[in-house]
Amino acid sequence: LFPVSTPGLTQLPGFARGEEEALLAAVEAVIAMAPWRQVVTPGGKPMSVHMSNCGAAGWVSDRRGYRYSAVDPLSERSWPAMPGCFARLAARAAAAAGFAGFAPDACLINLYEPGARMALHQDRDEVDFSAPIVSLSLGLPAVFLWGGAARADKAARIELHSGDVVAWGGAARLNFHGVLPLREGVHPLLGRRRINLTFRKAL
Ligand code: MD3
Ligand code: FE
Repeated sequence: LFPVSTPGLTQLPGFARGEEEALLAAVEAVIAMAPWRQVVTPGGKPMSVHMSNCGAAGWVSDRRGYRYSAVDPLSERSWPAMPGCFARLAARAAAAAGFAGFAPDACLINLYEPGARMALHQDRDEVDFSAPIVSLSLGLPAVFLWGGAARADKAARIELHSGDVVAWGGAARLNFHGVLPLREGVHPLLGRRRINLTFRKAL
Protein backbone atom coordinates (compact mmCIF):
# COMPACT_ATOMS: atom_id res chain seq x y z
CA LEU A 1 0.00 0.00 0.00
CA PHE A 2 1.65 3.21 -1.13
CA PRO A 3 0.33 6.72 -1.59
CA VAL A 4 -0.47 8.07 -5.07
CA SER A 5 -0.09 11.85 -5.18
CA THR A 6 -0.92 14.66 -7.56
CA PRO A 7 -0.64 18.23 -6.22
CA GLY A 8 -3.10 18.62 -3.35
CA LEU A 9 -4.44 15.05 -3.51
CA THR A 10 -3.01 11.94 -1.86
CA GLN A 11 -4.69 8.60 -2.46
CA LEU A 12 -4.17 5.92 0.18
CA PRO A 13 -5.66 2.85 -1.53
CA GLY A 14 -6.82 0.25 0.97
CA PHE A 15 -5.66 2.33 3.95
CA ALA A 16 -8.67 1.22 6.04
CA ARG A 17 -8.95 -2.31 4.66
CA GLY A 18 -9.50 -4.73 7.56
CA GLU A 19 -11.14 -1.99 9.64
CA GLU A 20 -14.25 -1.72 7.49
CA GLU A 21 -16.44 -3.83 9.77
CA ALA A 22 -15.56 -1.80 12.88
CA LEU A 23 -15.95 1.48 10.99
CA LEU A 24 -19.36 0.40 9.64
CA ALA A 25 -20.50 -0.53 13.17
CA ALA A 26 -19.48 2.96 14.32
CA VAL A 27 -21.42 4.50 11.40
CA GLU A 28 -24.51 2.51 12.38
CA ALA A 29 -24.17 3.70 16.01
CA VAL A 30 -24.10 7.32 14.79
CA ILE A 31 -27.10 6.69 12.53
CA ALA A 32 -29.07 5.22 15.43
CA MET A 33 -28.81 8.69 17.06
CA ALA A 34 -28.84 10.91 13.96
CA PRO A 35 -30.74 9.04 11.23
CA TRP A 36 -30.15 9.33 7.48
CA ARG A 37 -31.97 12.24 5.90
CA GLN A 38 -32.28 13.70 2.41
CA VAL A 39 -31.51 17.41 2.62
CA VAL A 40 -32.75 19.98 0.11
CA THR A 41 -30.50 22.46 -1.66
CA PRO A 42 -31.25 26.19 -1.33
CA GLY A 43 -33.07 25.80 -4.67
CA GLY A 44 -35.42 23.32 -2.98
CA LYS A 45 -34.25 20.12 -4.72
CA PRO A 46 -33.68 17.04 -2.55
CA MET A 47 -30.15 15.64 -2.94
CA SER A 48 -29.99 12.01 -4.12
CA VAL A 49 -27.40 11.28 -1.41
CA HIS A 50 -28.70 10.69 2.12
CA MET A 51 -26.63 12.24 4.92
CA SER A 52 -25.85 12.45 8.59
CA ASN A 53 -23.02 13.86 10.69
CA CYS A 54 -21.03 13.34 13.84
CA GLY A 55 -18.61 15.56 15.72
CA ALA A 56 -18.86 19.09 17.13
CA ALA A 57 -20.37 20.41 13.90
CA GLY A 58 -22.38 18.91 11.06
CA TRP A 59 -23.00 20.07 7.48
CA VAL A 60 -26.62 20.97 6.81
CA SER A 61 -28.54 22.38 3.87
CA ASP A 62 -32.05 23.77 3.54
CA ARG A 63 -33.91 26.58 1.73
CA ARG A 64 -31.84 29.08 3.76
CA GLY A 65 -28.49 27.77 2.47
CA TYR A 66 -25.54 25.51 3.29
CA ARG A 67 -23.76 25.80 6.65
CA TYR A 68 -22.26 23.94 9.59
CA SER A 69 -24.45 23.56 12.65
CA ALA A 70 -23.62 22.29 16.15
CA VAL A 71 -27.19 21.01 16.36
CA ASP A 72 -28.96 18.32 14.32
CA PRO A 73 -32.04 20.10 12.95
CA LEU A 74 -34.07 16.84 13.18
CA SER A 75 -33.49 16.24 16.89
CA GLU A 76 -32.54 19.80 17.89
CA ARG A 77 -29.72 18.19 19.90
CA SER A 78 -25.93 18.02 19.42
CA TRP A 79 -24.69 15.66 16.72
CA PRO A 80 -23.35 12.34 18.08
CA ALA A 81 -19.72 12.53 19.22
CA MET A 82 -17.12 11.49 16.68
CA PRO A 83 -16.26 7.83 17.34
CA GLY A 84 -12.66 7.31 18.46
CA CYS A 85 -11.97 4.96 15.53
CA PHE A 86 -12.98 7.76 13.08
CA ALA A 87 -10.75 10.41 14.66
CA ARG A 88 -7.78 8.04 14.87
CA LEU A 89 -8.14 6.87 11.26
CA ALA A 90 -8.46 10.46 9.99
CA ALA A 91 -5.37 11.60 11.91
CA ARG A 92 -3.30 8.59 10.78
CA ALA A 93 -4.31 9.08 7.14
CA ALA A 94 -3.68 12.83 7.23
CA ALA A 95 -0.21 12.23 8.70
CA ALA A 96 0.55 9.67 5.95
CA ALA A 97 -0.46 12.34 3.41
CA GLY A 98 1.78 15.00 4.98
CA PHE A 99 -0.76 16.80 7.17
CA ALA A 100 0.53 16.16 10.68
CA GLY A 101 -1.70 17.14 13.61
CA PHE A 102 -5.04 16.99 11.74
CA ALA A 103 -7.85 17.00 14.31
CA PRO A 104 -11.22 17.02 12.54
CA ASP A 105 -14.21 18.54 14.35
CA ALA A 106 -16.81 17.46 11.77
CA CYS A 107 -17.56 14.25 9.91
CA LEU A 108 -20.15 14.31 7.12
CA ILE A 109 -21.49 10.84 6.34
CA ASN A 110 -22.91 10.35 2.85
CA LEU A 111 -25.02 7.35 1.80
CA TYR A 112 -25.25 6.46 -1.90
CA GLU A 113 -27.61 3.87 -3.31
CA PRO A 114 -27.47 2.90 -7.00
CA GLY A 115 -28.21 6.00 -9.09
CA ALA A 116 -27.28 8.51 -6.36
CA ARG A 117 -24.69 11.08 -7.41
CA MET A 118 -23.06 14.29 -6.33
CA ALA A 119 -22.85 17.12 -8.86
CA LEU A 120 -19.59 19.06 -9.31
CA HIS A 121 -19.17 21.46 -6.40
CA GLN A 122 -16.60 23.10 -4.13
CA ASP A 123 -16.43 22.61 -0.37
CA ARG A 124 -16.25 26.14 0.94
CA ASP A 125 -18.43 26.21 4.04
CA GLU A 126 -15.47 25.50 6.34
CA VAL A 127 -13.79 28.41 8.15
CA ASP A 128 -10.16 27.41 7.58
CA PHE A 129 -9.12 26.18 4.12
CA SER A 130 -5.57 25.42 5.33
CA ALA A 131 -6.78 22.17 6.93
CA PRO A 132 -7.16 19.17 4.59
CA ILE A 133 -10.29 17.09 4.06
CA VAL A 134 -9.84 13.34 4.51
CA SER A 135 -12.34 10.97 2.90
CA LEU A 136 -13.00 7.28 3.56
CA SER A 137 -15.03 5.11 1.18
CA LEU A 138 -16.96 2.01 2.30
CA GLY A 139 -19.03 -0.40 0.21
CA LEU A 140 -19.74 -0.25 -3.53
CA PRO A 141 -17.09 1.39 -5.74
CA ALA A 142 -17.72 4.89 -7.11
CA VAL A 143 -16.23 7.07 -9.81
CA PHE A 144 -14.99 10.29 -8.26
CA LEU A 145 -14.61 13.36 -10.48
CA TRP A 146 -11.56 15.47 -9.73
CA GLY A 147 -11.81 18.84 -11.43
CA GLY A 148 -9.81 22.02 -11.23
CA ALA A 149 -10.14 25.49 -9.76
CA ALA A 150 -12.83 26.45 -12.31
CA ARG A 151 -16.10 24.59 -12.86
CA ALA A 152 -15.35 24.26 -16.59
CA ASP A 153 -11.94 22.59 -16.04
CA LYS A 154 -11.83 19.02 -17.34
CA ALA A 155 -12.30 16.52 -14.49
CA ALA A 156 -10.17 13.41 -14.06
CA ARG A 157 -11.94 10.18 -13.01
CA ILE A 158 -10.71 8.25 -10.00
CA GLU A 159 -12.28 4.94 -8.96
CA LEU A 160 -12.74 4.72 -5.18
CA HIS A 161 -13.11 1.32 -3.52
CA SER A 162 -14.11 0.19 -0.04
CA GLY A 163 -11.33 0.93 2.42
CA ASP A 164 -9.71 3.62 0.25
CA VAL A 165 -8.77 6.89 1.93
CA VAL A 166 -7.97 10.14 0.11
CA ALA A 167 -6.63 13.39 1.60
CA TRP A 168 -7.14 16.74 -0.15
CA GLY A 169 -5.42 19.93 0.82
CA GLY A 170 -3.16 22.77 -0.03
CA ALA A 171 -3.60 24.33 -3.44
CA ALA A 172 -6.36 21.86 -4.45
CA ARG A 173 -8.53 22.34 -1.37
CA LEU A 174 -11.10 24.40 -3.32
CA ASN A 175 -11.08 22.31 -6.51
CA PHE A 176 -14.39 21.29 -8.03
CA HIS A 177 -15.27 17.62 -7.48
CA GLY A 178 -18.22 15.25 -7.67
CA VAL A 179 -19.35 11.64 -7.87
CA LEU A 180 -20.91 9.91 -10.92
CA PRO A 181 -24.20 8.04 -10.40
CA LEU A 182 -23.49 4.92 -8.34
CA ARG A 183 -23.62 1.74 -10.41
CA GLU A 184 -25.78 -1.19 -9.38
CA GLY A 185 -23.95 -3.84 -7.35
CA VAL A 186 -23.80 -5.75 -4.08
CA HIS A 187 -20.96 -5.34 -1.60
CA PRO A 188 -20.30 -8.24 0.83
CA LEU A 189 -20.49 -5.98 3.90
CA LEU A 190 -22.70 -3.05 2.82
CA GLY A 191 -25.01 -4.62 0.22
CA ARG A 192 -26.35 -2.11 -2.36
CA ARG A 193 -24.74 0.88 -0.65
CA ARG A 194 -21.73 3.13 -0.64
CA ILE A 195 -20.96 5.18 2.46
CA ASN A 196 -18.46 8.02 2.29
CA LEU A 197 -17.11 9.77 5.37
CA THR A 198 -15.40 13.15 5.04
CA PHE A 199 -13.41 14.40 8.00
CA ARG A 200 -13.18 18.15 8.15
CA LYS A 201 -12.03 21.02 10.25
CA ALA A 202 -15.19 23.10 9.94
CA LEU A 203 -14.96 25.53 12.88
C1 MD3 B 1 -11.74 17.56 -2.79
N1 MD3 B 1 -18.21 13.87 -1.06
O1 MD3 B 1 -19.23 15.40 0.88
S1 MD3 B 1 -15.35 12.70 -0.95
C2 MD3 B 1 -18.66 16.00 -0.05
O2 MD3 B 1 -17.73 10.64 -2.21
C3 MD3 B 1 -18.11 15.20 -1.16
O3 MD3 B 1 -19.28 11.51 -0.99
C4 MD3 B 1 -17.82 12.98 -2.09
O4 MD3 B 1 -17.62 15.75 -2.11
C5 MD3 B 1 -18.29 11.61 -1.73
O5 MD3 B 1 -18.50 17.22 -0.10
C6 MD3 B 1 -16.36 13.01 -2.36
C7 MD3 B 1 -13.89 13.44 -1.46
C8 MD3 B 1 -13.74 14.92 -1.30
C9 MD3 B 1 -14.35 15.60 -0.29
C10 MD3 B 1 -14.08 16.93 -0.12
C11 MD3 B 1 -13.21 17.61 -0.95
C12 MD3 B 1 -12.89 15.57 -2.12
C13 MD3 B 1 -12.62 16.91 -1.96
C14 MD3 B 1 -12.90 18.97 -0.80
C15 MD3 B 1 -12.01 19.59 -1.61
C16 MD3 B 1 -11.43 18.90 -2.64
FE1 FE C 1 -17.34 17.89 -1.59
